[in-house]
Amino acid sequence: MIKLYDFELSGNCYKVRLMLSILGLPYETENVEFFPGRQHKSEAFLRVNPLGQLPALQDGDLILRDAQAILVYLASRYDLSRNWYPADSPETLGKITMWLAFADSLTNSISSARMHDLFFYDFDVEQCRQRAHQLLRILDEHLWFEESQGRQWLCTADHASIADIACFPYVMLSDEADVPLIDYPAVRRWTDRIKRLEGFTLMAGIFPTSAAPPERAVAL
Ligand SMILES: N[C@@H](CCC(=O)N[C@@H](CS)C(=O)NCC(=O)O)C(=O)O
Repeated sequence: MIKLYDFELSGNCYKVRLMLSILGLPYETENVEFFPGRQHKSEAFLRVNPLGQLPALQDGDLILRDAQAILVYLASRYDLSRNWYPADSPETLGKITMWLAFADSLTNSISSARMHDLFFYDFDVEQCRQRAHQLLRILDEHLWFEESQGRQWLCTADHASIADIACFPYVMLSDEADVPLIDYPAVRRWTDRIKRLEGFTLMAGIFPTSAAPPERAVAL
């Protein structure tokens, strides 16, 4: 049985829960009380992840840290369709890796601002918010261009990839970091598409989409 070291309010843990749910994989969780318990810095958890960060995942003898690495593993190992991580296309793999790194930049900006506001972390919150807006502008322009070419997702035309899953949580939690999405319409359309994926699951602070799919919006 796959085991996820998890904290409900962590967007990085949610990335992994979302992928597990989409792939329909059974798993168990071990709750690591990030706040206020700081159990991610306990001796017991440092033996699992010496970086003292969530999430971590155990599958048999394998222990992995880093949400992006975990997504690569889960999709490569368990997605028989190969849609989520199309390893046979060097170009797509390059793009996916680029956007996985972008997802970590969202952690270092949006998530840091959110941790400042929610968990009283001592970050330079204005700098984090400024960086978050720079990243969201880049994301919005990219998605707008892709849409204009008939493509729905970050790296692929017709099927979402693990890059979409990796970037989604902190974009969606940006309200809790006081980083509104109002100026990023292509980003908001993309988050609605992700919320309509089969197997999509929620976390506290992320709500289901109320937007109609594009066909219906046109009919109305
Ligand atoms: N690159 C890592 C970053 C993970 C991360 O920053 N996790 C947060 C919780 S969401 C954490 O454990 N922070 C504590 C720390 O960095 O000391 C990933 O994507 O998994």
